[in-house]
Amino acid sequence: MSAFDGTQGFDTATDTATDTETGGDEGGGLSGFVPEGYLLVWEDDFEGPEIDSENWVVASLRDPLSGDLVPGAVGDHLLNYHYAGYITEEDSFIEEGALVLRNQKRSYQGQSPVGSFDYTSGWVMSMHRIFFNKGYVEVRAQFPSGDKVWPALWLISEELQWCPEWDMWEYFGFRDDLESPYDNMGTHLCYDAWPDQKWKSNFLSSFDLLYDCEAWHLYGFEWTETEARWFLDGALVHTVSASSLGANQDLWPDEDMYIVLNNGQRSASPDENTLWPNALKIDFIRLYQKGNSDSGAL
Ligand SMILES: [Ca+2]
Repeated sequence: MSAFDGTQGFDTATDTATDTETGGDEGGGLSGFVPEGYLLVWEDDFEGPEIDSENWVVASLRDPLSGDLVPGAVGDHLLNYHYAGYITEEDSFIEEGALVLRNQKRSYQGQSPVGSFDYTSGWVMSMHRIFFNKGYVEVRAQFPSGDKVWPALWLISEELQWCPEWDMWEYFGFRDDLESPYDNMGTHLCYDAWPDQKWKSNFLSSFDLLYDCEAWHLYGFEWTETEARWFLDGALVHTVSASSLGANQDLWPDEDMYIVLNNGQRSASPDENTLWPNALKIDFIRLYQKGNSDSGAL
């Protein structure tokens, strides 16, 4: 699978912004929401029985074909020690038409990195498989809740440089820098390159109380040349403009980026009120791009 540049004549191009296909069998948000002018270019509905390896590297931060590792990773199964959970295949699977990325509390001996872990987690990423430069991503998902959890839907660069990073939806069950009830959903941009990375952060506070993490929601993220917009069940909840970067406006992401979907546990967070196991469940993920008939690359 290669980059989507709008010139490849996808046979799904008749799907339009009026697409109302339902993707699941429970909860709200059954109807797709897509901003005007976008065409479906790729989707994974996770109908199984296995996770599609054409789309995803499963339970590893290393692409087995190229050998490339996510920048900054401390091993094939741990991004860094802010995460408490060792990533395993048995925590990354399909069940009842949804991708399940599970968190477990259990003793586990890791090999990469070597060490003893108290938790394990699920992870998939589309490195070198599905990548794109701008578009609209819609994910129908259930998030876990509880202090310890740290699940996210995010984008990082195909050029294996960090940053940029789009945190399309990043949930923290507990942040000790917040007022009770401590949890929030983050919708962030990280730009410029490590170690000079800079953040345009935004937090939807008390997210579980207001929206119920475990309910099905449509998590939408639009990335254009001038703005990024976050849509929750079709309602605009956050916007970041390229102009808001000021003198750094030229650092607005303009490159191919791939998708990471992961559950996780935050090392620094308590786990007393966290249910085990818990899961980030994804009914579908869909990528749309502008139906640009003449200029090709988006
Ligand atoms: Ca599905």
